[in-house]
Amino acid sequence: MSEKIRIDKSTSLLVLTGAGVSAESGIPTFRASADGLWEKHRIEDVASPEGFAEDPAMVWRFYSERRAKAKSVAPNPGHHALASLEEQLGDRFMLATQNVDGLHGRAGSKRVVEIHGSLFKTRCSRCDREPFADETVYGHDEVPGCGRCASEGGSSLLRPHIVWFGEMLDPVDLHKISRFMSNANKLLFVAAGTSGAVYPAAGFVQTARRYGGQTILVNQEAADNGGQFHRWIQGRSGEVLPSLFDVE
Ligand code: BV8
Repeated sequence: MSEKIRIDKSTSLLVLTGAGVSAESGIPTFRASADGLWEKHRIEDVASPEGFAEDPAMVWRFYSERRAKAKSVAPNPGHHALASLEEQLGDRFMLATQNVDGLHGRAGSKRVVEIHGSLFKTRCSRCDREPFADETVYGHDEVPGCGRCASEGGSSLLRPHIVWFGEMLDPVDLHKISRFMSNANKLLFVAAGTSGAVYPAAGFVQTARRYGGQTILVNQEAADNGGQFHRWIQGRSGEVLPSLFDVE
């Protein structure tokens, strides 16, 4: 085990997690699951507005399957380690996750920004009703419709409250993250379980460095943006995270 990372009283810690953290709970990552394919489709094509427009039932099958899987697993020591770090650091801690499975929240994390949305929220693809909690695992060809639009004589499909490829992330989320970094007296940025392939999340390391932050990657394999980190700790997040930090 490499030496611990000391977090003194002036340090603020921003953590970014990816599928590799949930992999420790048994949820396949984007890269591992049949080299990024699902039902022979590229995930980038399924998780996209175009994919939904073309075959909403297939997209709902993809998300319903992942809802069922996420409900069937439990948070792992990596999730719990981050929840306890938050308890120790309070507002000097922030967790930005690319994961949509809700496992950080189930582990007790509160200061979580789900930058790519949530498997367990649904919204209308057309009207501006608030995204609502929805754990339904829809039937094979079922595509839910918006009741509010129907009550007003319209008809529109419900969609997962997920940021698809080609869609903007919520600017409120991005502002929260950049404000956390700019307000930090001393910034430590740790990315865990992510291939660093998808932007803008893969660019957070550069932003952290611009704020003078120390940047560390905890990952099983080399990441696409791995060269931008000061340090790479190779290993499994469920093993590395619980004993990585020494909080003063
Ligand atoms: C945007 C939710 C711009 C979905 C996700 C062409 C057209 C449009 C956009 C683009 C384009 N070309 C490029 C882009 C930008 C695009 C992008 O970056 N594409 C990539 C492919 C190049 N980005 C976007 O589209 C973003 N939006 O740019 O909007 C815009 C501007 C103006 C107007 C309109 C739009 C939106 C990106 C969000 C997409 N949604 N998720 C869903 O979940 O269904 S992305 C999804 O894949 C994840 O959330 C994550 O972000 C990403 C990668 O996944 P990872 O989490 O990193 O997982 P991965 O499997 O890749 O890696 C796991 C890692 O863990 C591995 O390295 C492995 O070694 C490691 N590991 C495994 N096990 C362990 C482990 N490590 C430790 N321990 C273990 N046990």
